Amino acid sequence: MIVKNARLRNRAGLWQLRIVNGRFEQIAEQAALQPNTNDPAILDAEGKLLLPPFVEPHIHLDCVYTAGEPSWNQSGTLFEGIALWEKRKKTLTHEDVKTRAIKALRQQLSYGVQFVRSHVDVTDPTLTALRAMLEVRKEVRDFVELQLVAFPQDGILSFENGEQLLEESLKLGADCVGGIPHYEFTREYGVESVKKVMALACKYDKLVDIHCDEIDDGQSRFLETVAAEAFRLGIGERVTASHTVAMHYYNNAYAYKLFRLLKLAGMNFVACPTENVHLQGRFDPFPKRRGVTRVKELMENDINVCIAQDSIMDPWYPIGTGNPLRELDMCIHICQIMGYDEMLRSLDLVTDNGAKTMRVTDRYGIEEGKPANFILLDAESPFDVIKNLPPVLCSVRNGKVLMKKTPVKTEYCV
Ligand code: 17E
Ligand code: FE2
Repeated sequence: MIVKNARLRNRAGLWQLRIVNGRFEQIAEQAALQPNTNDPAILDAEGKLLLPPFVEPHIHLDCVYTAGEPSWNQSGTLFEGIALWEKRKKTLTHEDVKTRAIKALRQQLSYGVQFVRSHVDVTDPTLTALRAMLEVRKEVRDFVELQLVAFPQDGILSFENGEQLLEESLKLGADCVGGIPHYEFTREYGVESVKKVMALACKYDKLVDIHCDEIDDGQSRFLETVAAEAFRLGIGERVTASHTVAMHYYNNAYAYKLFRLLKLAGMNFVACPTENVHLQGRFDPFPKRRGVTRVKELMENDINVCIAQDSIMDPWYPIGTGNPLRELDMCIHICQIMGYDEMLRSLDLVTDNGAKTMRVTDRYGIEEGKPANFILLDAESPFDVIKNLPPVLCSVRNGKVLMKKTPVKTEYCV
Protein backbone atom coordinates (compact mmCIF):
# COMPACT_ATOMS: atom_id res chain seq x y z
CA MET A 1 0.00 0.00 0.00
CA ILE A 2 1.10 3.56 -0.72
CA VAL A 3 -0.24 6.50 1.26
CA LYS A 4 0.21 9.73 -0.64
CA ASN A 5 -0.55 13.41 -0.06
CA ALA A 6 -0.25 13.00 3.70
CA ARG A 7 0.70 15.60 6.25
CA LEU A 8 2.68 14.53 9.30
CA ARG A 9 3.04 16.07 12.73
CA ASN A 10 6.23 18.10 13.31
CA ARG A 11 7.20 17.72 9.64
CA ALA A 12 6.42 20.38 7.04
CA GLY A 13 5.15 19.62 3.57
CA LEU A 14 3.52 16.57 2.00
CA TRP A 15 4.65 12.99 2.44
CA GLN A 16 4.35 9.66 0.74
CA LEU A 17 4.57 6.45 2.76
CA ARG A 18 5.28 3.05 1.28
CA ILE A 19 4.03 0.11 3.31
CA VAL A 20 5.41 -3.37 2.71
CA ASN A 21 4.52 -6.47 4.74
CA GLY A 22 2.57 -4.36 7.24
CA ARG A 23 5.48 -1.99 8.00
CA PHE A 24 6.52 1.48 6.96
CA GLU A 25 9.21 0.73 4.41
CA GLN A 26 9.83 4.26 3.23
CA ILE A 27 8.62 7.71 4.25
CA ALA A 28 9.58 10.30 1.66
CA GLU A 29 8.85 13.92 1.02
CA GLN A 30 6.56 14.60 -1.88
CA ALA A 31 7.03 17.61 -4.13
CA ALA A 32 3.40 18.61 -4.60
CA LEU A 33 -0.16 17.42 -4.13
CA GLN A 34 -0.61 14.55 -6.58
CA PRO A 35 -3.82 14.10 -8.51
CA ASN A 36 -6.45 11.59 -7.41
CA THR A 37 -6.28 8.08 -8.77
CA ASN A 38 -8.62 5.17 -8.28
CA ASP A 39 -5.86 2.67 -7.65
CA PRO A 40 -7.03 0.58 -4.65
CA ALA A 41 -3.39 0.14 -3.58
CA ILE A 42 -3.16 3.88 -2.99
CA LEU A 43 -4.66 5.66 -0.02
CA ASP A 44 -4.98 9.31 -0.94
CA ALA A 45 -4.81 11.44 2.22
CA GLU A 46 -5.71 14.54 0.17
CA GLY A 47 -3.44 16.77 2.25
CA LYS A 48 -4.84 15.59 5.57
CA LEU A 49 -3.02 14.68 8.75
CA LEU A 50 -1.71 11.23 9.58
CA LEU A 51 -1.06 10.46 13.24
CA PRO A 52 -0.11 7.31 15.08
CA PRO A 53 -3.28 5.73 16.50
CA PHE A 54 -4.85 7.15 19.64
CA VAL A 55 -4.05 5.40 22.90
CA GLU A 56 -6.63 4.80 25.61
CA PRO A 57 -4.51 3.97 28.66
CA HIS A 58 -7.25 3.70 31.29
CA ILE A 59 -10.80 2.43 30.95
CA HIS A 60 -12.93 -0.05 32.89
CA LEU A 61 -14.26 -2.26 30.11
CA ASP A 62 -15.93 -4.71 32.51
CA CYS A 63 -18.22 -1.88 33.66
CA VAL A 64 -19.15 -0.15 30.38
CA TYR A 65 -22.83 0.30 29.50
CA THR A 66 -24.09 -0.62 32.96
CA ALA A 67 -25.17 2.89 34.01
CA GLY A 68 -28.62 2.79 35.59
CA GLU A 69 -28.36 -0.91 36.49
CA PRO A 70 -29.82 -1.31 39.06
CA SER A 71 -30.08 2.46 39.53
CA TRP A 72 -28.39 5.70 38.50
CA ASN A 73 -25.69 7.38 40.55
CA GLN A 74 -27.54 10.34 42.04
CA SER A 75 -24.80 11.86 44.18
CA GLY A 76 -22.16 11.74 41.47
CA THR A 77 -19.57 10.44 43.93
CA LEU A 78 -16.98 7.70 43.57
CA PHE A 79 -18.46 6.07 46.67
CA GLU A 80 -21.99 5.74 45.32
CA GLY A 81 -20.43 4.40 42.12
CA ILE A 82 -18.58 1.67 44.02
CA ALA A 83 -21.74 0.76 45.99
CA LEU A 84 -23.82 0.50 42.79
CA TRP A 85 -21.14 -1.55 41.06
CA GLU A 86 -21.09 -3.97 43.99
CA LYS A 87 -24.73 -4.78 43.21
CA ARG A 88 -24.29 -4.98 39.44
CA LYS A 89 -21.18 -7.12 39.88
CA LYS A 90 -23.32 -9.87 41.45
CA THR A 91 -25.26 -10.25 38.19
CA LEU A 92 -22.24 -10.38 35.84
CA THR A 93 -22.02 -13.25 33.39
CA HIS A 94 -19.23 -14.21 31.03
CA GLU A 95 -21.21 -13.23 27.93
CA ASP A 96 -22.52 -10.03 29.50
CA VAL A 97 -18.96 -8.80 30.11
CA LYS A 98 -17.68 -9.86 26.70
CA THR A 99 -20.54 -8.31 24.75
CA ARG A 100 -20.31 -4.93 26.45
CA ALA A 101 -16.52 -4.79 26.32
CA ILE A 102 -16.35 -5.64 22.61
CA LYS A 103 -19.07 -3.08 21.87
CA ALA A 104 -16.96 -0.41 23.59
CA LEU A 105 -13.74 -1.48 21.84
CA ARG A 106 -15.45 -1.25 18.45
CA GLN A 107 -16.75 2.19 19.33
CA GLN A 108 -13.20 3.18 20.33
CA LEU A 109 -11.96 1.83 17.01
CA SER A 110 -14.32 4.25 15.28
CA TYR A 111 -12.49 7.07 17.07
CA GLY A 112 -9.03 5.90 16.02
CA VAL A 113 -7.98 4.02 19.16
CA GLN A 114 -5.74 0.96 18.65
CA PHE A 115 -4.11 0.57 22.08
CA VAL A 116 -6.21 0.13 25.21
CA ARG A 117 -5.42 -0.59 28.83
CA SER A 118 -8.45 -1.79 30.76
CA HIS A 119 -8.81 -2.24 34.48
CA VAL A 120 -10.84 -5.31 35.44
CA ASP A 121 -12.31 -5.69 38.90
CA VAL A 122 -10.86 -8.79 40.56
CA THR A 123 -12.52 -8.40 43.96
CA ASP A 124 -14.89 -11.19 42.95
CA PRO A 125 -14.36 -14.76 44.20
CA THR A 126 -15.36 -16.13 40.77
CA LEU A 127 -13.17 -13.73 38.74
CA THR A 128 -15.95 -13.71 36.14
CA ALA A 129 -14.98 -10.38 34.57
CA LEU A 130 -11.30 -11.24 34.33
CA ARG A 131 -11.91 -14.60 32.68
CA ALA A 132 -14.18 -12.93 30.13
CA MET A 133 -11.73 -10.10 29.45
CA LEU A 134 -8.86 -12.54 28.89
CA GLU A 135 -10.91 -14.03 26.06
CA VAL A 136 -11.76 -10.57 24.74
CA ARG A 137 -8.06 -9.64 24.66
CA LYS A 138 -7.45 -12.56 22.32
CA GLU A 139 -10.54 -12.08 20.18
CA VAL A 140 -9.90 -8.41 19.40
CA ARG A 141 -6.17 -8.59 18.76
CA ASP A 142 -6.49 -7.92 15.03
CA PHE A 143 -7.82 -4.44 15.69
CA VAL A 144 -6.61 -3.43 19.12
CA GLU A 145 -3.80 -4.24 21.51
CA LEU A 146 -5.50 -4.71 24.86
CA GLN A 147 -3.72 -4.74 28.21
CA LEU A 148 -5.54 -5.92 31.33
CA VAL A 149 -4.99 -4.63 34.84
CA ALA A 150 -6.01 -6.85 37.75
CA PHE A 151 -7.83 -4.13 39.68
CA PRO A 152 -8.93 -4.80 43.27
CA GLN A 153 -11.86 -2.36 43.36
CA ASP A 154 -12.80 -3.14 46.99
CA GLY A 155 -9.22 -3.24 48.24
CA ILE A 156 -6.42 -5.73 48.73
CA LEU A 157 -6.40 -5.78 52.55
CA SER A 158 -9.96 -4.56 53.07
CA PHE A 159 -11.61 -7.32 51.02
CA GLU A 160 -11.72 -10.99 51.92
CA ASN A 161 -8.95 -12.85 50.08
CA GLY A 162 -8.13 -9.65 48.20
CA GLU A 163 -4.46 -10.49 47.89
CA GLN A 164 -5.04 -14.09 46.79
CA LEU A 165 -7.52 -12.98 44.12
CA LEU A 166 -5.02 -10.44 42.85
CA GLU A 167 -2.26 -13.02 42.65
CA GLU A 168 -4.55 -15.57 41.01
CA SER A 169 -5.43 -12.94 38.37
CA LEU A 170 -1.78 -12.48 37.52
CA LYS A 171 -1.36 -16.23 37.16
CA LEU A 172 -4.39 -16.31 34.86
CA GLY A 173 -2.72 -13.77 32.59
CA ALA A 174 -3.43 -10.16 33.61
CA ASP A 175 -0.70 -7.83 32.29
CA CYS A 176 -0.61 -5.33 35.15
CA VAL A 177 -1.10 -5.26 38.90
CA GLY A 178 -3.58 -2.69 40.21
CA GLY A 179 -4.37 -1.21 43.59
CA ILE A 180 -6.60 1.30 45.33
CA PRO A 181 -4.73 2.46 48.48
CA HIS A 182 -6.99 5.48 49.19
CA TYR A 183 -10.00 3.15 49.51
CA GLU A 184 -8.38 0.68 51.93
CA PHE A 185 -9.79 0.90 55.47
CA THR A 186 -6.76 2.65 56.95
CA ARG A 187 -3.74 4.62 55.85
CA GLU A 188 -1.55 1.75 57.05
CA TYR A 189 -3.46 -0.76 54.92
CA GLY A 190 -3.04 1.63 51.99
CA VAL A 191 0.73 1.77 52.38
CA GLU A 192 0.92 -1.99 52.83
CA SER A 193 -1.25 -2.57 49.76
CA VAL A 194 1.13 -0.51 47.62
CA LYS A 195 4.07 -2.59 48.82
CA LYS A 196 2.20 -5.80 48.04
CA VAL A 197 1.39 -4.56 44.52
CA MET A 198 5.03 -3.74 43.86
CA ALA A 199 6.22 -7.09 45.22
CA LEU A 200 3.72 -8.98 43.04
CA ALA A 201 4.81 -7.00 39.98
CA CYS A 202 8.41 -8.01 40.62
CA LYS A 203 7.53 -11.63 41.37
CA TYR A 204 5.48 -12.10 38.18
CA ASP A 205 7.31 -9.56 35.99
CA LYS A 206 4.18 -7.46 35.40
CA LEU A 207 3.47 -3.77 34.94
CA VAL A 208 1.86 -1.70 37.71
CA ASP A 209 -1.11 0.63 37.38
CA ILE A 210 -2.53 1.88 40.66
CA HIS A 211 -5.68 3.91 41.20
CA CYS A 212 -3.91 6.39 43.44
CA ASP A 213 -5.41 9.09 45.65
CA GLU A 214 -8.71 9.36 43.77
CA ILE A 215 -10.23 11.31 46.62
CA ASP A 216 -10.71 14.99 47.47
CA ASP A 217 -8.40 14.71 50.42
CA GLY A 218 -5.13 16.61 50.41
CA GLN A 219 -3.99 14.19 53.16
CA SER A 220 -4.14 11.25 50.76
CA ARG A 221 -0.47 10.80 49.99
CA PHE A 222 -0.10 7.27 48.66
CA LEU A 223 1.59 8.62 45.55
CA GLU A 224 4.77 9.23 47.52
CA THR A 225 4.77 5.58 48.58
CA VAL A 226 4.19 4.39 45.01
CA ALA A 227 7.00 6.63 43.72
CA ALA A 228 9.43 5.73 46.53
CA GLU A 229 8.85 2.01 45.95
CA ALA A 230 9.19 2.40 42.19
CA PHE A 231 12.46 4.28 42.73
CA ARG A 232 13.79 1.82 45.31
CA LEU A 233 13.06 -1.17 43.07
CA GLY A 234 14.22 0.60 39.91
CA ILE A 235 10.98 -0.15 38.04
CA GLY A 236 9.63 3.38 37.52
CA GLU A 237 9.12 3.02 33.77
CA ARG A 238 6.84 0.04 34.42
CA VAL A 239 4.77 1.90 37.01
CA THR A 240 1.73 4.10 36.44
CA ALA A 241 -0.24 6.16 38.93
CA SER A 242 -3.78 6.78 37.70
CA HIS A 243 -6.10 9.62 38.71
CA THR A 244 -3.86 11.12 41.49
CA VAL A 245 -6.56 13.74 42.04
CA ALA A 246 -5.42 14.51 45.60
CA MET A 247 -2.31 16.01 44.01
CA HIS A 248 -4.58 18.84 42.88
CA TYR A 249 -5.16 19.62 46.57
CA TYR A 250 -1.61 19.30 47.94
CA ASN A 251 -0.03 22.42 49.34
CA ASN A 252 2.58 23.71 46.95
CA ALA A 253 5.58 23.24 49.23
CA TYR A 254 4.75 19.54 49.55
CA ALA A 255 4.03 19.26 45.82
CA TYR A 256 7.43 20.81 45.08
CA LYS A 257 9.18 18.25 47.25
CA LEU A 258 7.10 15.41 45.76
CA PHE A 259 7.93 16.35 42.17
CA ARG A 260 11.63 15.74 42.81
CA LEU A 261 10.83 12.16 43.79
CA LEU A 262 8.47 11.72 40.83
CA LYS A 263 11.25 12.76 38.45
CA LEU A 264 13.72 10.43 40.12
CA ALA A 265 11.24 7.56 39.94
CA GLY A 266 10.63 8.07 36.19
CA MET A 267 7.08 6.74 36.44
CA ASN A 268 3.96 7.42 34.36
CA PHE A 269 0.72 9.26 35.08
CA VAL A 270 -2.81 8.94 33.76
CA ALA A 271 -5.32 11.74 34.29
CA CYS A 272 -9.02 11.21 33.60
CA PRO A 273 -10.35 14.72 32.98
CA THR A 274 -14.06 14.15 32.28
CA GLU A 275 -14.38 11.47 34.95
CA ASN A 276 -12.72 13.37 37.75
CA VAL A 277 -14.14 16.79 37.01
CA HIS A 278 -17.48 15.01 37.31
CA LEU A 279 -16.75 12.89 40.44
CA GLN A 280 -14.60 15.30 42.43
CA GLY A 281 -15.55 18.41 44.36
CA ARG A 282 -18.84 16.76 45.36
CA PHE A 283 -18.27 17.46 49.04
CA ASP A 284 -17.21 21.06 48.40
CA PRO A 285 -19.30 24.13 49.04
CA PHE A 286 -18.60 26.98 46.63
CA PRO A 287 -15.96 27.40 45.32
CA LYS A 288 -15.78 23.80 44.05
CA ARG A 289 -12.35 22.42 43.29
CA ARG A 290 -11.66 20.83 39.90
CA GLY A 291 -10.11 17.58 41.09
CA VAL A 292 -7.99 16.86 38.03
CA THR A 293 -4.33 16.16 38.70
CA ARG A 294 -1.58 18.63 37.74
CA VAL A 295 -1.26 17.63 34.09
CA LYS A 296 0.34 20.85 32.93
CA GLU A 297 2.91 20.83 35.74
CA LEU A 298 3.79 17.18 35.06
CA MET A 299 4.32 18.08 31.39
CA GLU A 300 6.46 21.07 32.33
CA ASN A 301 8.62 18.81 34.50
CA ASP A 302 9.07 16.25 31.71
CA ILE A 303 7.23 13.59 33.69
CA ASN A 304 5.30 11.25 31.42
CA VAL A 305 1.58 11.97 31.61
CA CYS A 306 -1.28 10.87 29.38
CA ILE A 307 -5.05 11.16 29.56
CA ALA A 308 -7.88 8.66 29.48
CA GLN A 309 -11.59 8.10 29.34
CA ASP A 310 -12.00 5.87 32.45
CA SER A 311 -15.70 5.20 31.82
CA ILE A 312 -18.34 4.82 29.19
CA MET A 313 -21.82 4.77 30.75
CA ASP A 314 -20.99 3.04 34.01
CA PRO A 315 -21.94 3.52 37.68
CA TRP A 316 -19.42 6.34 37.98
CA TYR A 317 -20.00 8.29 34.78
CA PRO A 318 -23.34 8.23 32.99
CA ILE A 319 -22.29 9.25 29.48
CA GLY A 320 -19.13 9.03 27.32
CA THR A 321 -18.30 7.95 23.79
CA GLY A 322 -14.77 6.57 23.78
CA ASN A 323 -13.47 9.53 21.78
CA PRO A 324 -10.02 10.56 23.07
CA LEU A 325 -10.39 14.00 21.51
CA ARG A 326 -13.24 14.75 23.87
CA GLU A 327 -10.88 14.02 26.78
CA LEU A 328 -8.21 16.19 25.24
CA ASP A 329 -10.64 19.06 24.78
CA MET A 330 -11.75 18.86 28.41
CA CYS A 331 -8.18 18.45 29.64
CA ILE A 332 -6.74 21.54 27.99
CA HIS A 333 -9.62 23.60 29.40
CA ILE A 334 -9.64 22.23 32.95
CA CYS A 335 -5.85 22.16 33.28
CA GLN A 336 -5.37 25.44 31.38
CA ILE A 337 -3.08 24.05 28.71
CA MET A 338 -4.00 26.62 26.08
CA GLY A 339 -0.83 28.55 25.36
CA TYR A 340 -0.27 28.04 21.60
CA ASP A 341 2.79 25.77 21.92
CA GLU A 342 1.30 23.92 24.89
CA MET A 343 -1.83 23.18 22.90
CA LEU A 344 0.15 21.69 20.06
CA ARG A 345 2.19 19.64 22.51
CA SER A 346 -0.99 18.42 24.22
CA LEU A 347 -1.63 15.99 21.35
CA ASP A 348 1.07 13.87 23.04
CA LEU A 349 -1.44 13.26 25.84
CA VAL A 350 -3.55 10.98 23.62
CA THR A 351 -0.73 9.57 21.50
CA ASP A 352 2.98 9.20 22.35
CA ASN A 353 2.68 9.60 26.12
CA GLY A 354 -0.01 6.92 26.31
CA ALA A 355 2.19 4.60 24.23
CA LYS A 356 5.04 5.19 26.67
CA THR A 357 2.78 4.42 29.63
CA MET A 358 1.65 1.19 27.97
CA ARG A 359 5.24 0.38 26.99
CA VAL A 360 4.40 -0.21 23.35
CA THR A 361 6.78 2.36 21.85
CA ASP A 362 8.64 -0.28 19.81
CA ARG A 363 5.46 -0.71 17.75
CA TYR A 364 4.23 2.86 17.89
CA GLY A 365 4.98 5.90 15.73
CA ILE A 366 5.16 6.81 12.07
CA GLU A 367 8.76 5.79 11.39
CA GLU A 368 10.48 3.59 8.83
CA GLY A 369 10.73 0.02 10.08
CA LYS A 370 7.82 0.23 12.52
CA PRO A 371 4.44 -1.48 12.01
CA ALA A 372 2.18 0.58 9.76
CA ASN A 373 -0.27 1.64 12.46
CA PHE A 374 -1.85 5.03 11.84
CA ILE A 375 -5.00 7.09 11.63
CA LEU A 376 -6.05 9.71 9.10
CA LEU A 377 -7.89 12.72 10.50
CA ASP A 378 -10.22 15.14 8.79
CA ALA A 379 -7.75 17.94 9.60
CA GLU A 380 -4.78 19.58 7.96
CA SER A 381 -2.75 20.35 11.08
CA PRO A 382 -2.40 19.53 14.78
CA PHE A 383 -3.99 22.90 15.53
CA ASP A 384 -7.04 21.86 13.48
CA VAL A 385 -7.28 18.69 15.56
CA ILE A 386 -7.32 20.63 18.84
CA LYS A 387 -9.76 23.23 17.56
CA ASN A 388 -12.19 21.13 15.53
CA LEU A 389 -12.08 17.67 17.19
CA PRO A 390 -12.35 16.16 13.71
CA PRO A 391 -13.53 12.65 12.89
CA VAL A 392 -10.97 9.93 12.19
CA LEU A 393 -11.49 9.07 8.52
CA CYS A 394 -9.50 5.88 8.46
CA SER A 395 -7.65 3.59 10.86
CA VAL A 396 -4.88 1.28 9.61
CA ARG A 397 -3.07 -1.43 11.57
CA ASN A 398 -0.15 -3.46 10.26
CA GLY A 399 -0.97 -2.04 6.85
CA LYS A 400 -4.58 -3.27 6.97
CA VAL A 401 -7.54 -0.90 6.89
CA LEU A 402 -9.66 -1.46 10.03
CA MET A 403 -12.21 1.31 9.71
CA LYS A 404 -13.28 3.99 7.26
CA LYS A 405 -15.57 6.88 8.02
CA THR A 406 -17.41 9.34 5.82
CA PRO A 407 -17.71 12.71 7.50
CA VAL A 408 -21.11 14.39 7.57
CA LYS A 409 -21.48 17.06 4.96
CA THR A 410 -23.30 20.32 5.61
CA GLU A 411 -25.39 21.69 2.78
CA TYR A 412 -26.16 25.37 3.30
CA CYS A 413 -29.64 26.24 2.05
CA VAL A 414 -29.42 29.98 2.49
N1 17E B 1 -13.50 2.57 40.01
C1 17E B 1 -12.84 3.55 40.71
O1 17E B 1 -12.34 3.27 41.81
N2 17E B 1 -12.71 4.77 40.17
C2 17E B 1 -13.24 5.06 38.99
N3 17E B 1 -13.10 6.29 38.49
C3 17E B 1 -13.94 4.06 38.25
C4 17E B 1 -14.04 2.83 38.81
C5 17E B 1 -14.54 4.37 36.92
FE1 FE2 C 1 -10.27 4.22 36.88
